[in-house]
Order: sequence, then C-alpha cells, then structure tokens
Amino acid sequence: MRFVVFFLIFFVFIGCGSEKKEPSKANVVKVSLKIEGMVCSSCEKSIESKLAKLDGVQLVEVSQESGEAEVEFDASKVSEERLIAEIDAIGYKACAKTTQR
Ligand SMILES: [Cu+2]
Repeated sequence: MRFVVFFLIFFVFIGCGSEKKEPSKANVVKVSLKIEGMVCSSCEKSIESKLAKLDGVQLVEVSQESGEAEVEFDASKVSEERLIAEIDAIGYKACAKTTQR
C-alpha cells in the first residue's frame, strides 16, 4: 500500500513537471528553401505532406510558381539539412535560400 502511495506521488510530480514545460517558441525558426524540379501543383503537395510528417515541422508552404518553400520548424527536433535531405529523397533538388546570399 505504501508503495502505491509512493507511485502516486511520483506521478503527480511528473505531471507538474510536464505542465510547466510549455511548448517553447524559442527553438522555432523559419527558413526559405529553393526547390528545383517542381512542375505542377501536385509536386507542391507531395513536398508539403512529406515535410509536414517530420517531427518538429510546424508549418510548410510550398510554391511551385516561385520554386520556393517556407518551412517553420522546431530547431531542437529537426534541422534545415534534414528538410533538404527529405526533399532530395523524393526527387527534387532543394537548397537553403536564406544562407545563400
Ligand atoms: Cu508535379
């Protein structure tokens, strides 16, 4: 019985701890990527859905017209390199636009 109480207290503490940990915006960054190889709007969609599935990615906007993608992600979970690698993996050529100047 004492054991059960101990565990209950333990879980209450864990509960409080995770409550304090608000989803921090500090790690969220927004990058623009240049993407080559998109020829129609379904290309946009396939890149969007591919990136949106990644853990940490919060917002994806792909434009075939401008050949660019805007991605908002949690930098502690996923990196720009990872995004580029994922886009490359499905047959497009992506590169970082923001760090290219
Ligand atoms: Cu297409």
